Amino acid sequence: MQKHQLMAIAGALALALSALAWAGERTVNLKVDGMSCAMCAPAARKALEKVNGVKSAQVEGEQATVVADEKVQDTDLVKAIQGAGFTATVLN
Ligand SMILES: [Cu+2]
Repeated sequence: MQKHQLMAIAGALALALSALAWAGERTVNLKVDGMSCAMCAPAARKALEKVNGVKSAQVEGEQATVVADEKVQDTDLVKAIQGAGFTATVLN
């Protein structure tokens, strides 16, 4: 097999994999209650980021936005928030 053929196959594979990764993601918005100080939002964010399959988490005010694998359940996220001492409601 020629080198450029290998490169083409590798490129096609990378494209297919990234398409799969993109298709398997979901964004979940949650309302977080019980945050009382400036350290609460980072604590809630870290708790969300620790959930297996979570790719990114942002907490702004009472609103948390999580990008995660499709396999991640809403309840996994709510439980993580509860574990950090807050309550959460799924918005979408
Ligand atoms: Cu706090």
